Amino acid sequence: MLRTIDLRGRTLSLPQLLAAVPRATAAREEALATAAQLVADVAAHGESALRDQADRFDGVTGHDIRVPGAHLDEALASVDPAVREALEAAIERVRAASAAQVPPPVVTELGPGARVHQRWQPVRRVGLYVPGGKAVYPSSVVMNVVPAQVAGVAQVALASPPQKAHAGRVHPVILAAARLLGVDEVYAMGGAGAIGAFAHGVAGLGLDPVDVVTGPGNNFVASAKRAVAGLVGTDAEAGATEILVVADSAADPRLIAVDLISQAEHDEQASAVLVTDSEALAAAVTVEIGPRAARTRHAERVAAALSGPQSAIVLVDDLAAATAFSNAYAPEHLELHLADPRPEDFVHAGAVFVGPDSPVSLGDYLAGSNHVLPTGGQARYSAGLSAATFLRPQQVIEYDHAALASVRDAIVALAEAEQLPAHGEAVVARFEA
Ligand code: HSO
Ligand code: ZN
Repeated sequence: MLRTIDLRGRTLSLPQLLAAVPRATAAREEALATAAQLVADVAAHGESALRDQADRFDGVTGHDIRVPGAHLDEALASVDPAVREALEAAIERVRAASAAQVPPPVVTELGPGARVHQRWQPVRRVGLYVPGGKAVYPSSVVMNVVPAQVAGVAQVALASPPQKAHAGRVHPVILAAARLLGVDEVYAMGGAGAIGAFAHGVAGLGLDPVDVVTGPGNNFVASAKRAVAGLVGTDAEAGATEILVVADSAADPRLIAVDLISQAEHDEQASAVLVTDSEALAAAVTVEIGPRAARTRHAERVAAALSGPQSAIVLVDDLAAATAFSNAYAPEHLELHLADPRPEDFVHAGAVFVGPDSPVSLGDYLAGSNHVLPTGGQARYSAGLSAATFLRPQQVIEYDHAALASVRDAIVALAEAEQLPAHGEAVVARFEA
């Protein structure tokens, strides 16, 4: 089901490499127009637009959009104790890693009395979106909320679609996760409309506009984020999950097969790619993956993902070519199954998992790392969620008189060159008796 592409002996340009294993692309144009309209409806009509959209898309009417505190308490009381414990463990580990990753403030002394500080300022208020369609991921509540809290965000609001199967409430495990995290501002609203509500606020619900919206979602949610860009900050657009494994002849084909299947389980559009210089390993993975994929609960979805054009085993000449392929592809998740892994060479990946005991599933739940990561090649220029997503570096400039004097002439020279003499005069005035 997983086709093999033999690139040995061929030198391909970057676009040719990418064309060899093309990612599934969402029909963005149409979704953009629809999402923009849904956002505009919520901006103009607030709660009634949200109710109309819940009726159309979620089949839910008459529900509480602002989730009452009692519903959060009930959800936590009824959650499976093993799930509660697992969520608590995940929260603790993600919190520890996220807190340690908060960048420290820096002061640079550019000379006596000449100082530039950089400090990290938290965003005031954020809206976190948690999908509730095909995928209901309480782990994503943890991955969105914890870095925001660690960054020092004062107000964290959460949205997730109302579920018909749960009497119009948000999925109970999502509510339980929110309650565990101490988030009490939760809204039962989904899709593009929820993003619009966060960006524009909904006065009737007491929902104030936020400064940053994050969280994964379907094509319409991603499109809605584009529609509100400029009004609020957003995180990278999340597309279908991707795993790229780079492996050599020493790797265990069984572990590679199960890891490829694990991410294929997310979505028919998920990408699962193995890049190797070992023909024997490629053959062994091909043998392993078929029966395993057939036995798993979501066998149909997995088969669709693995047999799609976005998934493949790619045979290359050597590990340098494998590294080049991976860097060109810029996968969301990269696993290295190599005798001598050199993670520092793999510069374009949302997250890198090193060695046979660091599977992506570990990072999805319990590693302590964040699982909201850039897909679709966005790892070339963007990063996964972290405290930094919710922090802005701000510079504070502090020069004394002598320090200003030391650069006075240089300022005047540049101001003259730019035909902006008043800039220079503002400095010179400070040295006139
Ligand atoms: N692998 C997904 C995250 C996830 N997996 C949530 C399970 N639950 C995207 O990184
Ligand atoms: Zn996953």
